[in-house]
Amino acid sequence: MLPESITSLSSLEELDLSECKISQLPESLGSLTSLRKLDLNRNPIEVLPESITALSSLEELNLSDCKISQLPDRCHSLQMLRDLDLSFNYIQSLPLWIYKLEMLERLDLMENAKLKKIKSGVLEMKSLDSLDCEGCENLKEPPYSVCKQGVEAIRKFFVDLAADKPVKLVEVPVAVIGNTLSGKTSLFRTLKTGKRVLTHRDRSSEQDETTRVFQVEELPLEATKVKLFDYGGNRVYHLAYQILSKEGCVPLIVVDLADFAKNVQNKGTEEACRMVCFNWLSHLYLACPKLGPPILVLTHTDELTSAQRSQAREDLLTEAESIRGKLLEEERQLETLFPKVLTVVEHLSNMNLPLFDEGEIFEFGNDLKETSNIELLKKKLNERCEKHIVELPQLWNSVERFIQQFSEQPYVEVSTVLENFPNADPLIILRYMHNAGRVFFFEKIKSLSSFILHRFSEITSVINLLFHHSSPEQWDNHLSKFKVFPHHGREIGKFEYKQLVQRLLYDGVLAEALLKNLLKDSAFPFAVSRELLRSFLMIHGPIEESPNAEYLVPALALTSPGVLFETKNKLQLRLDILLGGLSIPEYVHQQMSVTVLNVLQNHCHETSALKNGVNIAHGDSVTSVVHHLQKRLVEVNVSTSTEELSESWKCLICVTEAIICQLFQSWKACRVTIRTYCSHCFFIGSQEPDIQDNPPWLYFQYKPDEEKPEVKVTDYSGIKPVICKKRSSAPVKVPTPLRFPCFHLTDNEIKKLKEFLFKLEQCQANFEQAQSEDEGVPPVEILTGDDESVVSDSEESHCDDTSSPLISMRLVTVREKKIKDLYTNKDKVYQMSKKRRGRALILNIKTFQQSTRHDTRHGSDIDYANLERLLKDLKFDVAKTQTELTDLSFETILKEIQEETSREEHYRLGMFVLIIMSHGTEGDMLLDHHAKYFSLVSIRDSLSPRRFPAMAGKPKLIIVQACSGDRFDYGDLQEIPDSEISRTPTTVKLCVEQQSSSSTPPVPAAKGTTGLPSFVPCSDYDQPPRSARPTVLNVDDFFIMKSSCESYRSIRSTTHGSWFIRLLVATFYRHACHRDIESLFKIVQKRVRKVSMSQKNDTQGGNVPTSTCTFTHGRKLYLFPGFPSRYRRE
Ligand SMILES: Nc1nc2c(ncn2[C@@H]2O[C@H](COP(=O)(O)OP(=O)(O)OP(=O)(O)O)[C@@H](O)[C@H]2O)c(=O)[nH]1
Ligand SMILES: [Mg+2]
Repeated sequence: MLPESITSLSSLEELDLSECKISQLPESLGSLTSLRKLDLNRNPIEVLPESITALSSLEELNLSDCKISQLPDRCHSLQMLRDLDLSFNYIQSLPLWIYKLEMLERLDLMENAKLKKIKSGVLEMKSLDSLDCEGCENLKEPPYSVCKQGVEAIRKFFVDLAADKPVKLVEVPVAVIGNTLSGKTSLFRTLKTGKRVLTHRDRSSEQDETTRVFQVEELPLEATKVKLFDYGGNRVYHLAYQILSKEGCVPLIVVDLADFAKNVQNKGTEEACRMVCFNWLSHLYLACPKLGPPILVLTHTDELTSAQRSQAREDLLTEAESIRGKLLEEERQLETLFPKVLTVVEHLSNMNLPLFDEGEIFEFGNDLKETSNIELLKKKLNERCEKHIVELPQLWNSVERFIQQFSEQPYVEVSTVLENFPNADPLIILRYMHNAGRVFFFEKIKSLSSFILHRFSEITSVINLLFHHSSPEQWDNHLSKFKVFPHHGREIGKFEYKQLVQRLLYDGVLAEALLKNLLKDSAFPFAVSRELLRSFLMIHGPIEESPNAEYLVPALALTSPGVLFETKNKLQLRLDILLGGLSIPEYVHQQMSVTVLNVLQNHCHETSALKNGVNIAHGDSVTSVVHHLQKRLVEVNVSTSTEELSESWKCLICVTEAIICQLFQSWKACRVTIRTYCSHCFFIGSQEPDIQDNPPWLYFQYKPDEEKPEVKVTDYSGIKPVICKKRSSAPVKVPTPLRFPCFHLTDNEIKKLKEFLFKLEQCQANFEQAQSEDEGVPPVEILTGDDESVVSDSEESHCDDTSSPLISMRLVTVREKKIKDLYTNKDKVYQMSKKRRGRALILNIKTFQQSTRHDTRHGSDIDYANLERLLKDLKFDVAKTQTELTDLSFETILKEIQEETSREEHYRLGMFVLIIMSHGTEGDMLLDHHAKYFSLVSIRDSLSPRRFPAMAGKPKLIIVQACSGDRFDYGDLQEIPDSEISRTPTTVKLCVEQQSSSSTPPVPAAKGTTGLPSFVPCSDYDQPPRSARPTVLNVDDFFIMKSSCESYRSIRSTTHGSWFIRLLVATFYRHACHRDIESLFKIVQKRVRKVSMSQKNDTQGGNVPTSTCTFTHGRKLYLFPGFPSRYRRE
């Protein structure tokens, strides 16, 4: 309470009482007659004394963020008032005296969600030039979509309204959402026709009636007509929901009750409820926290007995309430931490009201006689929509009708409307229509600003053209129809087109040629379609300029498992953005990626987008953003040099701001918190990094009228350094600039940081050295002469049974200058092509016909998948699909190789990779699908310069995963006869690449039967070369890796694939950035040996891979992962 005594200060001119916890003001306040400025911002004042209106000299009154629900009815004398801030309160109506404040210039009503009406008295307020109603979403008179535009639009509305009889219409649509196949479109048809109508669904057929993106139709109801948005439930379309998620819609969730009951059995009640129902509530309330309760429609009830039906219904409703309870508990905890940041989801937080009102739950089966239910639902919709009927000026309705006349056109030009309504100020009307979701009018996007997009189906078709090919069959279908396509004066052929498609599906890079072709059926000009996609954050770019413009489509790129920290010579800054509360829909990841790319595009020289993140290299630093949906967090990491630390802090803050801002813009109710980590822990790769105490710079707040959330940055001087004790003998003092944003570093600080880095490197090196001494790691020959340890302790973990079968590592790209310099050094290394390194063929013989002796090679699909991903990451084009190259006969293998080696493009590529996986035996013999042996030599020969001229003098890597005999290597132990080997299953089931019972060497046999090579000699093959002095020999430039040693077996897990391939993939991911292929092989060899010897089940014996190298002129083969950058503008 403010003391009465203050009111005796009759000459006081300014009084700042903001944030003083004042809940009551004295009645004598009015005696401060000289007061010109009164600030009561952020005080819990619920009722204002009438005397406040007697402050006759008052010019500025700030009552923002109090708890005012009612203003005094009467006003004595506030005639000097120029600025009145009533934002962030609970005001329900404005008293009449406000409209009589003649001097008032600024009235801020922002975030008064209970305000319903602004009166035409605004027309009398001659001085008023700013009226902010942002967030007053319950405004009906004038509709919020008008008020949002500000005072001019409100005035115009009242003027036009008075001119003629108003038109009544429903301002809000009904949003029908739910899983695909839940019965949304069927329900819509049912409501429209008045009888139960079901769609025809057959997902493999062209006639499948799935809803693509969304569909908008009008539904006549008793009192009015309402727009019904039928959203496609398929995940690929979720990205498009943002376009129409408007506060105030009538939400209708459709749940397939039979599907829910089935999921309860398989996944448990909570997960089932989330899948069919609660996640959809998240979609709604995250974007529109003030939205009312949803109507619930349960379908497919005919597939359940009446007992099952009521059980399922009860389970669903009880579980939904239980999830809501958990959510609110989480919320309560958060609120104590961030009381100001949270936007309350009104319907969820009111526990007195059930999530779904019993009277608003409807059940539908496929019974044609269900008319009574249909009528009841329509009645309910009518009741809901009636509340949203608004009055619109006749003139505004005429503008809308005029636009709708152009039903044949995809858009109407703004100039056409301006010409037809010269005196109507159509821009205000068009903005209103855009805000109300009636048309799209992107005034601020240059290339779209002259169009009114009034046909939603055309917009959905643009999105659909980009995304509906997302299943492999649809792409295949699309490709089969492709002929030739002219682009920038040249013709794109089928092969090139296919490559562009593959690139898009692999890393989300979309060539303009492909985009143009995909969008050729759109009703809009290309530039309009592209801008639409960009404005909905679906694509980013161009990343490369014309004529070879390229865009990024994160939704179609790979998923990254997580940030890979490159610690060498780098300092680490890292924070996590935690996403609590309602679960954020998956597509937000893609939006975030595009946002980050947009923010950093001027800084970066190298970019790669992933489905769940981005990597951006700038200067000597790399910023990575990875979103983990399951963990509900976004990792932001900057790996930086000492010199760039200040810049990197800026980058980290900038990216964090952008993400938070975007989250709050699209998802007003999201619960965002941040945690930071100790950079020392990151450097040493600690699994459980120390979390820094919550530093003050992390405070942020977002207000809808501000472009960016406020991120408080504190000067770090005077803050004590952190002592980190993790993984080092002596505690490490983490310099302060690494804990707090620093925008200028003194020389002394730079010196300290360098010392810190040096200490870290030493600590890391000592640690690794100690490790490798323990393991007896053989020294690895390193061309560049660096002496770091090769393999870290955890790298063999890929062969343990807890690891996931698919290796999800991120490729470490070349960062070291000495390796980069090698790239152009023709004498030392084989020259690599830039865009793509080369092509690769993976032949997988998995099953063996006509043979009972040879096991199916279970686990080889995992090998294939791991190899394929690695090769693609290393910039190889993997020829053909897995199905095309699995289980081939030897003849087909040769045919495939011949077809591959005759491709012209190899002349432009740097190297070739051939991988063969099968059973095998001594003498480099391998088994084909018909259980016939063929020799590795025949394969090698098929790649000789004579047969494969495009690769003459260039490196060819052959990787063989097969046994080289029947023996088990038990070292100094006695060999156990096969019959005595008990195959005790370990968790990861192991087997060998040859049927254990077969010790019979292969016998030469006639073609077509099982036996020795069906070697196909080539007539010109062994002829002497035409030139007397060959420059290239047939066996030159090969590197052949085999998974086993002659006469020994090779070990494969039936669930995780072979150890050799697993460790090869893991090693390449990690070390190809600084090792040549021979050194890489040595690491693999050492690791396979070590893993095979350390297995609990020693019945398989040891396993040592072998290699043959015929590289010429002393050159090394480096793969230069990620270098030079694909997107570097050279
Ligand atoms: N037995 C039964 N089948 C239904 C019912 N409602 C819908 N179906 C069938 O379920 C399938 C899916 O119906 P749709 O209305 O197309 O589903 P949707 O929710 O619009 O699906 P998307 O457009 O893909 O999001 C169709 O085969 C319908 O015939 C129902 O109450 N009972
Ligand atoms: Mg549908």
